[in-house]
Amino acid sequence: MRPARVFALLLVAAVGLCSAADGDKPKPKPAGELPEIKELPNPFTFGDGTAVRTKEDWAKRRDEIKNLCQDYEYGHLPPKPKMTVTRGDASTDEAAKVTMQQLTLKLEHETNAITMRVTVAWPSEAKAAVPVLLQPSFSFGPPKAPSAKSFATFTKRGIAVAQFSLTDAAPDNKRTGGVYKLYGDKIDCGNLMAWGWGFHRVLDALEGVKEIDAKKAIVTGHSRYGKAALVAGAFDERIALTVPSHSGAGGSAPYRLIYAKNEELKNISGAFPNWSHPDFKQFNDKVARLPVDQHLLMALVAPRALLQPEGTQDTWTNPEGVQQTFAAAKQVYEFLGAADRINIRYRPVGHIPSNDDLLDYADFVFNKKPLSEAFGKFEYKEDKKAFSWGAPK
Ligand code: GTR
Repeated sequence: MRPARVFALLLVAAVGLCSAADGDKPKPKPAGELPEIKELPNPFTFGDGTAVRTKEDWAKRRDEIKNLCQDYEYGHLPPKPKMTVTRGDASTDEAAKVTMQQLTLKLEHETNAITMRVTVAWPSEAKAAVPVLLQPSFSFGPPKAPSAKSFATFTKRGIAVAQFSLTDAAPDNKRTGGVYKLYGDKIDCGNLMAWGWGFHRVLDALEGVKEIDAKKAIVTGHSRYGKAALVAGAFDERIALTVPSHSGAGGSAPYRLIYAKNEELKNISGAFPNWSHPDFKQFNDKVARLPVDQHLLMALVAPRALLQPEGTQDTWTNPEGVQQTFAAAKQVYEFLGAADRINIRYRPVGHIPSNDDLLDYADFVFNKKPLSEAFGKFEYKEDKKAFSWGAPK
């Protein structure tokens, strides 16, 4: 065995710490002092009431939305730490035609250090660098050792996979360990933003892997990790395609529009208080005063590609509400001339993800392969109360 190669990928990050501790920033107003907005908030109006008319205006409004999402819902994206990547030896499974390699990411800030472990798998016969899917393993126990066969579904379609455990970036529903160990009380983010940060660190490491085309990065995750994937895609413009699967509340589902026994703001802030900003529960009985809703998080991804996979029987994740946030976010894609970069796919299932939809949409985005008619098909009536605004002409 050759000794593992060690290389320093990135030196000290230039970004300063952005957190609640930011001295000169005025403190965000409490929920009780914010105006009530009954419908999905208008992406084309600034907080001071002026209109978004041009793409330059949108860039400014986009920054405003990023700030609102961080100030009220998720907490602030932690900075990029110093990182050292150790690459293990690559080994090829000839039957599955998959080459696998372990990456160990050492992330450091001052005297603190944490480790993220990533398994990368790519098609062994690829002639050029391939797109890559960043996929957190979803298991409540210790992560299972991934097998070459489990990656072949993707590598056969010309896509590499980076699999990792997001609990290395932040444990579930706790504000200790992972990124919290690195930055202590200098950060205020909840786990969803911390996990988004975790995706970003994996992408940093993949930028140093020559078999991978990191400009064609796809982020996905199911359920709570679907929420994290959407946060990752919204806050990092390097990500080409974002696929939050059945992401529900805190993901693509609206807080304002509840149609059945869907998860509501008070449910998620009650059961998972550490997923979001420490003060998010102030909106439990003031949902209409939340200055954002989830179509705005989706709109942050524009004009980069976004697929919403949903299940019509997955009531808790509010599939009907996602049709409304999808229609609302699409207005922003239309405004940016990218209406074909956002899509939705309903399956008649419960809380079950589908690799096929992700792969078909990736083929459309990267290889211009046509999509089946199942994509973009609505399952519910348009809700006229969802929003009354539209993209400026
Ligand atoms: C549920 C939670 C959902 C979703 C789900 C999951 O208990 O209410 O928001 O995240 O867990 O991740 O499986």
